Amino acid sequence: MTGNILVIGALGQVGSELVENLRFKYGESNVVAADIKEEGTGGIYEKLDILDKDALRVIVDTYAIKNIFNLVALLSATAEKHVDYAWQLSMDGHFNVLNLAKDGIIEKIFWPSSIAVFGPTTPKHNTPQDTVMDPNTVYGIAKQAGERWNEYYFNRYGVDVRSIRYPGLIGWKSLPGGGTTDYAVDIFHQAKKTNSYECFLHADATLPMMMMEDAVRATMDIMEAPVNQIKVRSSYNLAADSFSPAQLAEEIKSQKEGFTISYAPDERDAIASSWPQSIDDTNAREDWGWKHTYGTKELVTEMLAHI
Ligand code: VAH
Repeated sequence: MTGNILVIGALGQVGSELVENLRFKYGESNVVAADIKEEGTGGIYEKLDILDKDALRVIVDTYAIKNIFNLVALLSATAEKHVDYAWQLSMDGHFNVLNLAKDGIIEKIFWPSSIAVFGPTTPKHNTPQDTVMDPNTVYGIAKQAGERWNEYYFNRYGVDVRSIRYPGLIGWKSLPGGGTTDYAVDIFHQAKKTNSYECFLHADATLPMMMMEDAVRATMDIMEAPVNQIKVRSSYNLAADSFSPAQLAEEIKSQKEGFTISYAPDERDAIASSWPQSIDDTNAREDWGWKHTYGTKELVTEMLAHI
């Protein structure tokens, strides 16, 4: 990437790790973090509501921004409680950034999609890049619409927007908020505190998951890839390992003696059941060299070592 970088949603689960890595690679002074909160966590920070396009433009002009990572969204479980705002935040926020590129003010955009774009009739195993997509959550519907606009803005206006369908993301440096896959982070915090965990999904709720380090590396790699390698302009499937709560618990038990799990499924269990169990990410591996480095065992070792 050439030119300065703006990360919007910089205080979130992905944003906080992404900013740290971007600043390490591109220099502290070339990466601006922005979020809705008054205060950041170090480095150049701007309070920004992505729905305020004038305020966004002031930041872009002030810091000569050429690349925007737009990570702003209400995650799946929270979005169900704030339907209108979740849709507005995702879609109007996306348009505010897309139109900066359409107008030639910025050069490149990263916008995250999710496995939430898939729905109950999507093939559950080794879900293809192109397949049936009938999301039944606000979050998934917004991500599906956003993917369609990615492709439209690329084809119609030549906007270089790049996207990845994140699986459930697991990291120790930041906390998730309001997601269905958050159990896979919460479990480690509870394992440390009480050596036990009550899971809000059922035991066999298998989902595609990924270590945050892999997800952040993929996010930076897709933005660095030569433009002719980006052949999917909606959003790329991306995967590492898939596991169920029971399988994750077994791996934790094998590394932390005496750990126990119990199950009390709540409304998030139905969301998890609507998503795929495993993902075919051949396109990302072939087009821009994606490969994961953390399997389930390595993920558990890393999380137990740091939390
Ligand atoms: C969520 N962590 O649970 C997010 C993610 C695939 C799940 O999009 O909503």
